[in-house]
Amino acid sequence: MTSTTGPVGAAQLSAPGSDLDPFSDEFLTDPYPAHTELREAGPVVWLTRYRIWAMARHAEVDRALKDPETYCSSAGVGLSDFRKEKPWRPPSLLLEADAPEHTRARAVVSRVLTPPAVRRLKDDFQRRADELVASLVARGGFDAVSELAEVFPVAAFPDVVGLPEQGREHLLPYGAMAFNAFGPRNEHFHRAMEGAEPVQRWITASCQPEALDPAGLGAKLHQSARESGYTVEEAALLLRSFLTAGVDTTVYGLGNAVACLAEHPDQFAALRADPSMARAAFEEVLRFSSPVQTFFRTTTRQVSVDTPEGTVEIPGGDKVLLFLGAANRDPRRWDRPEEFDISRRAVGHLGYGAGPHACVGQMMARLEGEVVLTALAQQVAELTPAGPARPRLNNTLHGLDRLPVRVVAAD
Ligand code: OVM
Repeated sequence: MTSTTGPVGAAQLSAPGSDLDPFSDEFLTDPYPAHTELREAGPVVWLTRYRIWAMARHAEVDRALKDPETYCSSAGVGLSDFRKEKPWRPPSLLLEADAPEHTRARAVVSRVLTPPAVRRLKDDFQRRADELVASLVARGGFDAVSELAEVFPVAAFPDVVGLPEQGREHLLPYGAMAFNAFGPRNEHFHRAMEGAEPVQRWITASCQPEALDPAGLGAKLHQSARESGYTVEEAALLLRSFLTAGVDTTVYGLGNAVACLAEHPDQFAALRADPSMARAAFEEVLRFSSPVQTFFRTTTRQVSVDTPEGTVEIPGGDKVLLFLGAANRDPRRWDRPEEFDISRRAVGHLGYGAGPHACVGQMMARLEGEVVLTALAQQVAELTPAGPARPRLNNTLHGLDRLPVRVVAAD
Protein backbone atom coordinates (compact mmCIF):
# COMPACT_ATOMS: atom_id res chain seq x y z
CA MET A 1 0.00 0.00 0.00
CA THR A 2 3.06 2.28 0.24
CA SER A 3 3.17 4.74 -2.60
CA THR A 4 6.41 5.98 -4.11
CA THR A 5 5.12 9.48 -4.74
CA GLY A 6 5.16 10.66 -1.12
CA PRO A 7 7.45 13.24 0.39
CA VAL A 8 11.08 12.20 0.62
CA GLY A 9 12.03 10.56 3.90
CA ALA A 10 8.57 9.46 4.98
CA ALA A 11 6.50 6.73 3.46
CA GLN A 12 3.25 8.12 2.10
CA LEU A 13 0.45 5.65 2.49
CA SER A 14 -2.90 5.32 0.92
CA ALA A 15 -5.38 5.23 3.77
CA PRO A 16 -7.24 2.02 4.54
CA GLY A 17 -10.59 1.96 2.72
CA SER A 18 -13.96 0.84 3.98
CA ASP A 19 -17.30 0.40 2.27
CA LEU A 20 -19.24 0.82 5.54
CA ASP A 21 -22.27 3.11 5.25
CA PRO A 22 -22.52 5.15 8.49
CA PHE A 23 -26.01 6.30 7.43
CA SER A 24 -27.49 2.86 6.73
CA ASP A 25 -30.23 1.55 9.02
CA GLU A 26 -27.97 -1.28 10.15
CA PHE A 27 -25.18 1.10 11.19
CA LEU A 28 -27.54 3.61 12.80
CA THR A 29 -29.37 0.92 14.77
CA ASP A 30 -26.22 -0.55 16.30
CA PRO A 31 -23.14 1.53 15.42
CA TYR A 32 -20.77 -0.11 17.88
CA PRO A 33 -19.44 -3.10 15.87
CA ALA A 34 -18.76 -0.78 12.93
CA HIS A 35 -17.08 1.73 15.27
CA THR A 36 -14.63 -0.98 16.33
CA GLU A 37 -13.94 -1.80 12.68
CA LEU A 38 -13.27 1.86 11.85
CA ARG A 39 -11.03 2.43 14.87
CA GLU A 40 -9.06 -0.74 14.15
CA ALA A 41 -8.67 0.07 10.45
CA GLY A 42 -6.48 3.05 11.29
CA PRO A 43 -6.33 6.65 12.50
CA VAL A 44 -7.98 7.78 9.29
CA VAL A 45 -10.09 5.70 6.92
CA TRP A 46 -11.38 6.39 3.39
CA LEU A 47 -15.12 5.70 3.09
CA THR A 48 -15.55 4.56 -0.49
CA ARG A 49 -19.34 5.02 -0.70
CA TYR A 50 -19.31 8.72 0.03
CA ARG A 51 -15.71 9.50 -0.95
CA ILE A 52 -15.05 11.05 2.46
CA TRP A 53 -12.50 10.52 5.22
CA ALA A 54 -13.42 9.13 8.62
CA MET A 55 -11.79 9.35 12.04
CA ALA A 56 -13.07 7.17 14.88
CA ARG A 57 -10.23 7.17 17.43
CA HIS A 58 -10.32 9.57 20.36
CA ALA A 59 -6.90 11.15 19.72
CA GLU A 60 -7.60 12.01 16.08
CA VAL A 61 -11.18 13.20 16.60
CA ASP A 62 -10.08 15.38 19.52
CA ARG A 63 -7.16 16.78 17.53
CA ALA A 64 -9.34 17.62 14.52
CA LEU A 65 -11.96 19.36 16.68
CA LYS A 66 -9.24 21.48 18.28
CA ASP A 67 -7.67 22.49 14.95
CA PRO A 68 -10.40 24.54 13.23
CA GLU A 69 -7.90 26.26 10.94
CA THR A 70 -7.26 22.90 9.29
CA TYR A 71 -10.65 21.25 9.90
CA CYS A 72 -13.15 24.02 9.23
CA SER A 73 -16.89 24.35 9.77
CA SER A 74 -17.87 27.06 7.30
CA ALA A 75 -18.31 24.52 4.47
CA GLY A 76 -20.97 22.89 6.66
CA VAL A 77 -20.62 20.24 9.34
CA GLY A 78 -22.65 17.70 7.40
CA LEU A 79 -21.90 15.70 4.27
CA SER A 80 -23.04 18.53 2.03
CA ASP A 81 -20.28 20.95 0.99
CA PHE A 82 -21.74 24.46 1.17
CA ARG A 83 -19.22 25.66 -1.38
CA LYS A 84 -20.70 23.27 -3.94
CA GLU A 85 -24.35 22.80 -2.86
CA LYS A 86 -26.98 25.21 -1.65
CA PRO A 87 -27.62 24.62 2.10
CA TRP A 88 -31.14 23.47 3.04
CA ARG A 89 -31.54 26.58 5.24
CA PRO A 90 -29.54 29.79 5.75
CA PRO A 91 -26.32 28.57 7.43
CA SER A 92 -25.99 28.88 11.20
CA LEU A 93 -23.84 31.83 12.26
CA LEU A 94 -22.52 29.66 15.07
CA LEU A 95 -22.23 26.06 13.94
CA GLU A 96 -21.43 26.58 10.28
CA ALA A 97 -18.90 29.39 10.69
CA ASP A 98 -15.18 29.85 11.29
CA ALA A 99 -13.12 32.52 12.99
CA PRO A 100 -13.42 35.45 13.10
CA GLU A 101 -17.21 35.34 12.47
CA HIS A 102 -17.66 32.29 14.67
CA THR A 103 -15.71 33.84 17.54
CA ARG A 104 -17.94 36.91 17.51
CA ALA A 105 -21.16 34.91 17.37
CA ARG A 106 -19.99 32.54 20.06
CA ALA A 107 -19.27 35.44 22.42
CA VAL A 108 -22.82 36.74 21.99
CA VAL A 109 -24.33 33.37 22.83
CA SER A 110 -21.86 32.61 25.67
CA ARG A 111 -22.88 35.79 27.45
CA VAL A 112 -26.44 34.44 27.68
CA LEU A 113 -25.56 30.85 28.65
CA THR A 114 -23.03 31.57 31.40
CA PRO A 115 -22.68 29.01 34.21
CA PRO A 116 -24.30 31.41 36.74
CA ALA A 117 -27.23 32.14 34.38
CA VAL A 118 -27.82 28.41 34.01
CA ARG A 119 -27.37 27.77 37.75
CA ARG A 120 -30.18 30.21 38.49
CA LEU A 121 -32.55 27.83 36.70
CA LYS A 122 -31.69 24.89 38.90
CA ASP A 123 -34.42 25.07 41.55
CA ASP A 124 -37.17 25.62 38.99
CA PHE A 125 -35.88 22.77 36.78
CA GLN A 126 -35.59 20.42 39.77
CA ARG A 127 -39.16 21.17 40.85
CA ARG A 128 -40.45 20.49 37.32
CA ALA A 129 -38.50 17.24 37.08
CA ASP A 130 -39.69 16.14 40.54
CA GLU A 131 -43.34 16.76 39.58
CA LEU A 132 -43.05 15.04 36.23
CA VAL A 133 -41.33 11.98 37.69
CA ALA A 134 -43.83 11.82 40.59
CA SER A 135 -46.76 11.71 38.16
CA LEU A 136 -45.11 8.91 36.17
CA VAL A 137 -44.03 6.86 39.19
CA ALA A 138 -47.61 6.96 40.50
CA ARG A 139 -48.64 5.03 37.36
CA GLY A 140 -46.14 2.19 37.85
CA GLY A 141 -45.06 2.22 34.24
CA PHE A 142 -44.65 4.60 31.33
CA ASP A 143 -42.91 5.22 28.06
CA ALA A 144 -39.63 6.90 28.99
CA VAL A 145 -39.33 8.58 25.57
CA SER A 146 -42.76 10.06 24.87
CA GLU A 147 -43.71 10.64 28.50
CA LEU A 148 -40.39 11.69 30.06
CA ALA A 149 -37.50 12.39 27.66
CA GLU A 150 -39.68 14.33 25.20
CA VAL A 151 -41.66 16.17 27.85
CA PHE A 152 -39.01 17.87 29.91
CA PRO A 153 -36.90 19.57 27.17
CA VAL A 154 -39.97 20.57 25.19
CA ALA A 155 -41.44 22.42 28.20
CA ALA A 156 -38.61 23.63 30.45
CA PHE A 157 -36.18 24.91 27.83
CA PRO A 158 -38.71 26.81 25.63
CA ASP A 159 -40.16 28.39 28.80
CA VAL A 160 -36.72 29.63 29.76
CA VAL A 161 -36.07 30.93 26.23
CA GLY A 162 -39.48 32.61 26.29
CA LEU A 163 -40.86 31.00 23.14
CA PRO A 164 -44.55 31.22 22.31
CA GLU A 165 -46.63 28.36 23.77
CA GLN A 166 -48.45 27.96 20.49
CA GLY A 167 -46.64 25.74 18.00
CA ARG A 168 -44.05 24.12 20.23
CA GLU A 169 -44.96 20.79 18.64
CA HIS A 170 -42.77 21.99 15.75
CA LEU A 171 -39.58 21.88 17.84
CA LEU A 172 -38.95 18.13 17.65
CA PRO A 173 -39.71 17.87 13.91
CA TYR A 174 -37.32 20.79 13.32
CA GLY A 175 -34.55 19.05 15.24
CA ALA A 176 -35.18 15.88 13.23
CA MET A 177 -34.82 17.91 10.04
CA ALA A 178 -31.59 19.62 11.12
CA PHE A 179 -29.85 16.51 12.40
CA ASN A 180 -30.92 14.33 9.48
CA ALA A 181 -29.72 17.05 7.11
CA PHE A 182 -26.12 16.54 8.26
CA GLY A 183 -26.23 13.16 6.53
CA PRO A 184 -26.85 12.15 2.91
CA ARG A 185 -30.16 12.77 1.16
CA ASN A 186 -31.40 9.31 2.17
CA GLU A 187 -34.85 8.17 3.30
CA HIS A 188 -34.31 9.58 6.82
CA PHE A 189 -33.62 13.01 5.38
CA HIS A 190 -36.60 12.93 3.03
CA ARG A 191 -38.99 11.68 5.71
CA ALA A 192 -37.88 14.42 8.10
CA MET A 193 -38.39 17.04 5.40
CA GLU A 194 -42.01 16.05 4.70
CA GLY A 195 -44.12 18.89 5.96
CA ALA A 196 -41.07 21.08 6.55
CA GLU A 197 -42.71 24.30 5.44
CA PRO A 198 -44.98 25.09 8.42
CA VAL A 199 -42.24 23.92 10.77
CA GLN A 200 -39.66 26.29 9.28
CA ARG A 201 -42.20 29.11 9.19
CA TRP A 202 -42.92 28.69 12.92
CA ILE A 203 -39.23 28.46 13.81
CA THR A 204 -38.40 31.64 11.89
CA ALA A 205 -41.36 33.54 13.37
CA SER A 206 -40.58 32.38 16.92
CA CYS A 207 -37.01 33.70 16.71
CA GLN A 208 -38.20 37.29 16.09
CA PRO A 209 -38.01 39.65 19.07
CA GLU A 210 -41.75 40.43 19.02
CA ALA A 211 -42.57 36.73 19.47
CA LEU A 212 -40.51 36.36 22.65
CA ASP A 213 -41.22 36.81 26.34
CA PRO A 214 -39.14 39.91 27.24
CA ALA A 215 -37.96 38.19 30.45
CA GLY A 216 -36.55 35.10 28.69
CA LEU A 217 -33.14 34.06 27.38
CA GLY A 218 -34.29 34.65 23.79
CA ALA A 219 -34.85 38.35 24.49
CA LYS A 220 -31.49 38.44 26.30
CA LEU A 221 -29.82 36.92 23.26
CA HIS A 222 -31.36 39.58 21.01
CA GLN A 223 -30.06 42.25 23.38
CA SER A 224 -26.60 40.66 23.57
CA ALA A 225 -26.49 40.45 19.75
CA ARG A 226 -27.60 44.06 19.34
CA GLU A 227 -24.85 45.20 21.71
CA SER A 228 -22.31 43.40 19.51
CA GLY A 229 -23.57 45.12 16.37
CA TYR A 230 -25.68 42.32 14.89
CA THR A 231 -28.84 43.13 12.95
CA VAL A 232 -32.20 41.84 14.17
CA GLU A 233 -32.17 39.27 11.34
CA GLU A 234 -28.77 38.00 12.44
CA ALA A 235 -29.86 37.93 16.07
CA ALA A 236 -32.89 35.83 15.08
CA LEU A 237 -30.55 33.44 13.26
CA LEU A 238 -28.42 33.15 16.41
CA LEU A 239 -31.53 32.31 18.42
CA ARG A 240 -32.40 29.67 15.83
CA SER A 241 -29.30 27.79 17.06
CA PHE A 242 -30.98 27.40 20.49
CA LEU A 243 -34.05 25.89 18.87
CA THR A 244 -32.03 23.61 16.59
CA ALA A 245 -29.45 22.36 19.04
CA GLY A 246 -31.24 22.60 22.37
CA VAL A 247 -34.22 20.28 22.18
CA ASP A 248 -33.73 17.01 20.26
CA THR A 249 -30.25 16.54 21.66
CA THR A 250 -31.51 16.59 25.25
CA VAL A 251 -34.51 14.42 24.36
CA TYR A 252 -32.16 11.77 22.97
CA GLY A 253 -29.81 12.24 25.94
CA LEU A 254 -32.54 11.74 28.53
CA GLY A 255 -33.95 8.73 26.66
CA ASN A 256 -30.50 7.18 26.47
CA ALA A 257 -30.00 7.91 30.18
CA VAL A 258 -33.15 6.04 31.22
CA ALA A 259 -32.22 3.17 28.90
CA CYS A 260 -28.70 2.93 30.35
CA LEU A 261 -30.04 2.90 33.92
CA ALA A 262 -32.84 0.42 33.18
CA GLU A 263 -30.39 -1.91 31.45
CA HIS A 264 -27.76 -1.64 34.21
CA PRO A 265 -29.57 -2.21 37.53
CA ASP A 266 -26.31 -2.15 39.50
CA GLN A 267 -25.64 1.35 38.18
CA PHE A 268 -29.14 2.51 39.00
CA ALA A 269 -28.68 1.10 42.52
CA ALA A 270 -25.44 3.08 42.85
CA LEU A 271 -27.23 6.24 41.75
CA ARG A 272 -30.09 5.59 44.17
CA ALA A 273 -27.61 5.10 47.00
CA ASP A 274 -26.06 8.48 46.21
CA PRO A 275 -28.31 10.80 44.15
CA SER A 276 -25.52 13.39 44.13
CA MET A 277 -23.99 11.19 41.40
CA ALA A 278 -26.74 12.28 38.99
CA ARG A 279 -24.55 14.76 37.14
CA ALA A 280 -21.67 12.28 36.80
CA ALA A 281 -24.13 9.61 35.68
CA PHE A 282 -25.46 11.84 32.90
CA GLU A 283 -21.87 12.53 31.80
CA GLU A 284 -21.26 8.79 31.54
CA VAL A 285 -24.45 8.45 29.48
CA LEU A 286 -23.06 11.02 27.06
CA ARG A 287 -19.86 9.02 26.75
CA PHE A 288 -21.43 5.58 26.58
CA SER A 289 -24.45 6.44 24.46
CA SER A 290 -23.73 9.76 22.76
CA PRO A 291 -26.85 11.48 21.38
CA VAL A 292 -24.78 13.33 18.76
CA GLN A 293 -22.79 10.58 17.07
CA THR A 294 -21.00 12.45 14.28
CA PHE A 295 -20.08 15.79 12.83
CA PHE A 296 -18.14 16.60 9.68
CA ARG A 297 -15.35 19.04 9.13
CA THR A 298 -13.78 20.15 5.82
CA THR A 299 -10.03 20.38 5.33
CA THR A 300 -8.72 23.83 4.45
CA ARG A 301 -5.36 22.50 3.17
CA GLN A 302 -3.54 19.24 2.61
CA VAL A 303 -3.02 17.65 6.01
CA SER A 304 -0.68 14.84 7.06
CA VAL A 305 -2.04 12.26 9.46
CA ASP A 306 0.66 10.17 11.10
CA THR A 307 0.09 6.46 11.40
CA PRO A 308 2.45 3.79 12.71
CA GLU A 309 3.09 2.74 9.11
CA GLY A 310 3.72 6.21 7.75
CA THR A 311 1.83 9.32 6.79
CA VAL A 312 -1.58 9.60 5.15
CA GLU A 313 -2.11 12.81 3.18
CA ILE A 314 -5.66 14.19 3.18
CA PRO A 315 -6.08 16.73 0.38
CA GLY A 316 -7.49 20.19 1.08
CA GLY A 317 -11.21 20.71 0.50
CA ASP A 318 -12.22 17.19 1.57
CA LYS A 319 -14.95 16.20 4.01
CA VAL A 320 -13.87 14.37 7.18
CA LEU A 321 -16.47 12.53 9.25
CA LEU A 322 -15.63 12.61 12.96
CA PHE A 323 -17.16 9.76 14.98
CA LEU A 324 -17.66 11.32 18.42
CA GLY A 325 -19.56 8.26 19.63
CA ALA A 326 -16.74 5.93 18.53
CA ALA A 327 -14.05 8.12 20.12
CA ASN A 328 -16.03 7.85 23.35
CA ARG A 329 -15.53 4.07 23.35
CA ASP A 330 -11.94 4.00 22.08
CA PRO A 331 -10.00 1.47 24.19
CA ARG A 332 -6.87 3.57 23.52
CA ARG A 333 -8.45 6.29 25.67
CA TRP A 334 -10.79 4.48 28.08
CA ASP A 335 -10.53 1.57 30.49
CA ARG A 336 -13.38 -0.90 29.94
CA PRO A 337 -14.96 1.41 27.33
CA GLU A 338 -17.92 -0.92 26.78
CA GLU A 339 -18.89 -0.77 30.44
CA PHE A 340 -21.47 1.75 31.60
CA ASP A 341 -19.98 2.90 34.91
CA ILE A 342 -21.35 6.06 36.51
CA SER A 343 -18.41 6.23 38.92
CA ARG A 344 -15.82 6.60 36.17
CA ARG A 345 -14.24 9.91 35.18
CA ALA A 346 -16.08 10.48 31.91
CA VAL A 347 -14.54 13.93 31.41
CA GLY A 348 -12.78 14.13 28.09
CA HIS A 349 -15.63 12.44 26.26
CA LEU A 350 -16.48 14.10 22.97
CA GLY A 351 -20.27 13.96 23.25
CA TYR A 352 -20.32 17.77 23.46
CA GLY A 353 -17.51 18.05 20.94
CA ALA A 354 -14.28 19.82 21.88
CA GLY A 355 -12.37 22.95 20.92
CA PRO A 356 -13.89 26.30 19.95
CA HIS A 357 -17.16 24.77 18.72
CA ALA A 358 -17.76 22.60 21.79
CA CYS A 359 -21.43 22.69 22.78
CA VAL A 360 -22.17 26.19 24.07
CA GLY A 361 -25.32 24.86 25.77
CA GLN A 362 -23.60 22.07 27.64
CA MET A 363 -24.29 23.66 31.05
CA MET A 364 -28.00 23.73 30.22
CA ALA A 365 -27.88 20.15 28.94
CA ARG A 366 -26.06 18.96 32.06
CA LEU A 367 -28.60 20.70 34.26
CA GLU A 368 -31.51 19.01 32.46
CA GLY A 369 -29.82 15.63 32.79
CA GLU A 370 -28.96 16.23 36.42
CA VAL A 371 -32.45 17.21 37.57
CA VAL A 372 -34.19 14.33 35.80
CA LEU A 373 -31.71 11.72 37.06
CA THR A 374 -31.89 13.21 40.57
CA ALA A 375 -35.68 12.89 40.54
CA LEU A 376 -35.44 9.27 39.36
CA ALA A 377 -32.79 8.45 41.98
CA GLN A 378 -34.94 9.88 44.78
CA GLN A 379 -38.34 8.61 43.75
CA VAL A 380 -37.75 5.26 42.06
CA ALA A 381 -36.71 2.08 43.85
CA GLU A 382 -36.73 -0.17 40.79
CA LEU A 383 -36.46 0.74 37.12
CA THR A 384 -36.81 -2.10 34.64
CA PRO A 385 -37.51 -2.50 30.93
CA ALA A 386 -41.16 -3.43 30.31
CA GLY A 387 -40.90 -4.35 26.64
CA PRO A 388 -38.59 -3.88 23.70
CA ALA A 389 -37.04 -0.45 23.21
CA ARG A 390 -37.38 0.83 19.66
CA PRO A 391 -34.61 2.92 18.07
CA ARG A 392 -35.37 6.26 16.42
CA LEU A 393 -33.08 6.34 13.44
CA ASN A 394 -31.51 9.67 12.53
CA ASN A 395 -28.46 10.45 10.37
CA THR A 396 -26.71 12.15 13.31
CA LEU A 397 -28.53 11.39 16.55
CA HIS A 398 -28.53 8.04 18.34
CA GLY A 399 -31.43 7.24 20.61
CA LEU A 400 -34.85 5.81 21.12
CA ASP A 401 -38.37 6.19 19.80
CA ARG A 402 -39.96 4.09 22.51
CA LEU A 403 -38.75 2.82 25.87
CA PRO A 404 -41.40 1.11 28.00
CA VAL A 405 -40.33 0.90 31.64
CA ARG A 406 -41.82 -0.42 34.84
CA VAL A 407 -41.08 1.44 38.06
CA VAL A 408 -41.53 0.74 41.73
CA ALA A 409 -41.85 3.85 43.89
CA ALA A 410 -39.26 4.49 46.58
CA ASP A 411 -40.74 4.76 50.05
C1 OVM B 1 -27.02 25.64 15.04
C2 OVM B 1 -26.60 24.40 15.72
C3 OVM B 1 -25.65 24.43 16.71
C4 OVM B 1 -25.21 23.26 17.31
C5 OVM B 1 -25.72 22.06 16.94
C6 OVM B 1 -26.65 22.07 15.96
C7 OVM B 1 -28.16 20.95 14.69
C8 OVM B 1 -27.09 23.21 15.35
O1 OVM B 1 -26.34 26.61 15.21
O2 OVM B 1 -28.01 25.63 14.33
O3 OVM B 1 -27.13 20.92 15.60
